[in-house]
Formats: sequence, C-alpha cells, structure tokens
Amino acid sequence: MAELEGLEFGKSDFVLLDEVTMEQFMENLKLRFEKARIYTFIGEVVVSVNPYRHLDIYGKEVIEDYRGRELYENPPHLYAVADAAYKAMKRRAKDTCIVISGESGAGKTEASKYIMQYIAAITNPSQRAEVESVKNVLLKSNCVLEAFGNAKTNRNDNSSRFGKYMDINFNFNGDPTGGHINNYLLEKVRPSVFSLFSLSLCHSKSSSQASNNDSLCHKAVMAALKVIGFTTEEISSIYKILSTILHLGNLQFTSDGEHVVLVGEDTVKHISELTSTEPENTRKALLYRTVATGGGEVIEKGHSEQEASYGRDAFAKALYERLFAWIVGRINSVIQVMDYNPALHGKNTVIGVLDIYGFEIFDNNSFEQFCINYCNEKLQQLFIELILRQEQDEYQREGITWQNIEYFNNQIIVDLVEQPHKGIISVLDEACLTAGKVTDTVCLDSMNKKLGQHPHYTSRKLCPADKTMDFNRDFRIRHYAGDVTYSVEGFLDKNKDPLFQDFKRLMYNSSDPVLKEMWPDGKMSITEVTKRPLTAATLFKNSIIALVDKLACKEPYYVRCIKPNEVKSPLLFDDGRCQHQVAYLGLLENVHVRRAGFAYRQPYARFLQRYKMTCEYTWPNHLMSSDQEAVEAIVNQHGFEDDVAYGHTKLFVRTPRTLFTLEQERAALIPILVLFLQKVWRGAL
Ligand code: AD9
Ligand code: MG
Repeated sequence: MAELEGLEFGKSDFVLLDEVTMEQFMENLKLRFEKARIYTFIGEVVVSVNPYRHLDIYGKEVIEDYRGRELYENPPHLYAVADAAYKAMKRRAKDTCIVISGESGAGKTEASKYIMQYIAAITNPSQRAEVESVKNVLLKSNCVLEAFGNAKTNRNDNSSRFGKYMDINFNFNGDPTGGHINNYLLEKVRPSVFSLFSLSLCHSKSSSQASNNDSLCHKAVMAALKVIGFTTEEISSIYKILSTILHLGNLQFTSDGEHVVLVGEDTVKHISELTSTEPENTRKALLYRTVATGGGEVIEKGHSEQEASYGRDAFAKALYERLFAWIVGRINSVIQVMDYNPALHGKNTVIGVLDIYGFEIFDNNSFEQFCINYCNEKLQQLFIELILRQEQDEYQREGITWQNIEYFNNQIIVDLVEQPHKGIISVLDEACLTAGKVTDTVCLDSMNKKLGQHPHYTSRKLCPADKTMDFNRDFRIRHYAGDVTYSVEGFLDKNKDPLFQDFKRLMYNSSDPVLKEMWPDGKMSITEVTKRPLTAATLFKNSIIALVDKLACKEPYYVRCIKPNEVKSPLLFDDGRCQHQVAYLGLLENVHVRRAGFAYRQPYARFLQRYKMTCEYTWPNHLMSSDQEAVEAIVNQHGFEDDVAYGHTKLFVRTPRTLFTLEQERAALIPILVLFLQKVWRGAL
C-alpha cells in the first residue's frame, strides 16, 4: 500500500481545512501543486491541477497500489476515483459515471485517458482474447478521435473540439464487453485547418518529406484505424475527404461583371476526382442553387460572390462534421455489445466517462461559448442534485437525522436558456424561422423584450449605464459561475447552420460509397426539402438533455480539473486564474456540502475489522452483542462521540480527521503487533 502523505504536502482532502475559506483553499491547492501533489480530494471528488510536465505517478506499481483499495487508504489520485467507480459497478452492480470537467487545457482528456488505462489494466486478469481485443479498440478509439477532432488552439496544443461521452459495458465478471461513444458539438471551424492539414499531408507525402513528428502521429493513426477495423477503402475515402476540405479552402470566386466565376478550374477538377463526382456537377453546386418557386417550378439561381464563398465554407464544414460523425458511428458499430443475454451472462453494467469542455469566459464570447456554458449549467445542476440527493437518500435509508442543505439552484438560468417559447434558444429559433432579413440586432431586440425582466439576463438597452456592453450587439447572462457577456454577432447564422441542398445532392450522388453513406439526406428532391431542419442550438439542447438523463441514472464520480496558468508552465501557479476556476467550479460549496454531511461511512463489520486493534475492548475479539456495540466502544474510547452517527447498518463519520487518527494509530500499532507476534512465534513470550 502506498504511504499516506505527510503534512508537508498540505491537506490531502479539502474537507480537512481548519476553516473553509477561499484563502485556505487556495493556499492548500498551491502548496500541493508546488510539491507535485496535483490531486486532492473533496470527499470522493478529485480536484486535479495540470502539472504541465511528466510525473512518474501512473505506472504499473501505482495501479497495483490503488487496485481494490478504499479511497482514503491511498493519496488522492485519478486511480482512486476510477477504482471507486469500478468497485461500485462490480460489487453492487451499479451503473456509474465519471464526469471530468474544467476549462480548455485543464487536463480533462489526459485524465480520461489515465482512467481508461486504469480500467484496462485492472480488468481481464485471465487475458481472454476477446476481452483484450475490446479493450484494445476502446483505447485506440481515443487516438483516432483525437487525430480528427483535436486541434491546436491558443489555449491548448491538443485541444478537443468536441465533448465526448463514452459508455464502457461490463459483463458479470467485471470485464469490458464493448461500449458506445457520443460526441457533442464538434466545433467545425478551428480544427479544419491545422490538424487536418498535417494528417492529409502525411498521407500524401512520403514519410521523408513529412516532419518526423507528423509522420509518427500519422503512423499511429493509421495503425489505430486498422485495429478498429476500418477497411483500406474506408481509410482511402477518409483521406480523400480531408484533401477535399483542404482544396475547398483554396477555392476562390470572382465576378466577370455579370456572373460569379471560379478562380482556378483545376481545383474543381481535383475536388471532383477526390469526391468521385462529375466536374460539371461540382462546378454547378459551387455557383448555383436550386430553388422551388412559389408556383412549384424548380429553377437554378446563380450565387452572388458572397453567397458562393459562404456556400463553399459551409460545405467544407459540413464535410468535416459528417466525416467525424461517421467515424464515431463506425467505431460504435465495432464496439457495440452484441448478443448479450442477461439471463445467461448476468446484469450488463456500465461505466460512463464524460470529457466535456468546461465553462468558457473569453474576451469575446459567441454562440459556441453560449452552448458550452449552457451545457455547464446543466451539469452543475446535475452535480448539486445528484450529490445532495444521494446523500439525503442514504441518510434516510439509514435512519440518520439530517438537515437539508441550502444551495443555489441554477434551474432559473437553465430555464432562461432552454424554456420553450420563452428561453433564449426559442427566441433564436424564432428569428431563424422568420422569413426575410432578420439580423442579429433584431434578434437581440426580441430577446430584450422577452427576457428583460429576467434576473439573470441583461443588455445595454436594459441597463444603459453599463458601458462595458455594446448597445446593438451584447447581452449578458449571470451564470452560476459568473457573468458572461455574449456578442450576438453571428448567432443567427451559426444557429441556422444552412447548407445548400445542392451540395447534399452532389455528395449523395458520389460514386464513393463511403461518402454517399454520409449524405443520406441528399436523396430528397428540392420540393421535398421544405421542412426546416432543427437548428444547431436546438439539436445541441436535445443532445445535452439526453446526456443529463443518461448521467442522472448513474452513480456519479467527479474529477474537477484546474489549469494553473496560461503559459503551459510546470512552475507557475497563477493565483488569480486558479481562484477564478475554484470559484466557478463551485469547489468551496462542494467542501461545505461535504462537511455539513458525513464525509465517510462504513458498514459496522468492516469498520470493526480494520480498527479493532485500537481499542482494548475489541482486541483481539469483542464480547458485545453486536458489531454496532463494539464499534461504539471504539468510538467512545477515542472520544469521537460527537463526530459520528449510528445508522441501521453503517457508522457515519462527519470529518475524515477521525478516520485519519484511527488510521495513524493503526499504522503505529502494526509494527508493535508484528514484533509481538514474532516473539510469540519464537517462544520468547
Ligand atoms: V480542451 O478543453 O480539450 O482544449 P483538456 O482536454 O482539458 O483541454 P488536455 O487533457 O488536452 O486538456 O491537457 C492539455 C495538456 O496539458 C496536455 O497535452 C499535456 O501536455 C498537459 N497535461 C494535462 N494533464 C497532464 C498530466 N496529468 N500529466 C502531464 C498533463 N501533463
Ligand atoms: Mg480535451
């Protein structure tokens, strides 16, 4: 068993702070970061600070230290949470989930990988081939999703531009049998340049031309694609689509005075070759759109230069989005659990791992931040609700008297965003549906009208004195994590996310079967396409509601990630930035909740087994009528009466200090006991 940490490393659980204040919290967090203790508990929650350097704390021996242990037996670690989630799943047949949150670059994706690796390492001890192959695919899927869905941003060199939720299924043995991945809100703009470029460059160039790093990455992706089971044809289609996206980026339009014309017919030729379409059709789709007139007549209408550029960009983004969705779908079809018969195999249980973007507050906040922050409101609600609900259920079940805890219920902000007919999303959708030229500013006006009274909404019009906002552009939401000012510019376009039907039809008619498969909606004729597709915000809302439903029925475990500085430095702890994150992650609130309740609980028999040596009435055996009575004797002898409550089957301990004291006493007694036993053994006594 790993050594418990000494006091020079600070408190390993924030619940142990002398006083729960921001100062004490930050002091402890900083001290631990400086001593390379990047993980700290709040009860069962792990707070993690990105070390920005390699730490030797993830090896095989460390995994062995955590395997099957109780949380407080080892120093805080991701492995402790992973093990707790796994144990609950295996021993109690509970579906569990691990929710990893934090801002960009805080270390979520790395954490999710360590958790997956831990689970892979502790399962399938008998090395059964079919389980090994499932594990391999699950691990390799990360590499592929990162290659296609990550990008270098100014906040993170390897930023995931999508939220990911992965279910891992287990059989009654506790071995993985498969899984399912859901992805959320892929950001279509940023990744399209850098990562795709290096991927497809590697593919087309010989490895001597590509940089060493790129070529290594490319090799790993190719190997992962093959392990997952992508065929050669599929891989070739994937790279052709990537090239198409890059060629579209080079395509320019100009005007001959009357018509819009393409600059560089060669590019069009390349695109049609890569997409297996007729060059003439490709050209047409780029320059014209088919529209149905009021009388039902179908005509071709030439684009303006601006419309053509807009169409090209929308097409490139849609190609990327559909490619990514198709890859996820393809991975899912491989890892899907088949032929599972509960009658034969026992209950199929699940551990879900959620790696999703945290709260974002930038200088300029747009539609993406709006969606991301709404998602965080939903998750925060779930966090409070689940943690409190679970606590309160347990106290009730065990017959413990308990006072409900007051907390800020952010339902009001969730409503502000998602309520039908009234919420921001609904106002946006309405503006998108209105025919004619509804501008972003007009949309802002209708939000002001509808939401002006809402305590968490404001804008310059409603609050003229606030000069930090622009009159025609900005609105502000008072989020649970703080105020965020959004610029409404581009909201409508991003919400409508329109793509001319002509592109869909072009792709559907491609003779590349993989590409065709990605565009089933290209089958519809122009007269069929009158129904408006759901908007981006509504689609996102629906997917987040479904996600929350999924999480709500699982036992949750949390990893809260913090980014120590903006410059990726292993040495710098930026107090201001860190404090801000602690505040909006609600960590102090979390400590309060945890302290108000009982931090630890243990069945009487287990408690007794572990600590009986610390009490003269229970060592080596007790003569009392029940385990509960024996536990009471231990508690009384140590003077912990005020810190515990007795449930029907378990002892509840308010502060972990009690347990630590017992732990220390036990640790001190063990060598004496060993000595004693050795002497007995040798007949010296
Ligand atoms: V984003 O929202 O996808 O932009 P993440 O996922 O929160 O973000 P990520 O896990 O990608 O951040 O971490 C960013 C970088 O920090 C990694 O590429 C590593 O270089 C570094 N990092 C994060 N966690 C660790 C760690 N436990 N040990 C060492 C780490 N380095
Ligand atoms: Mg990430």
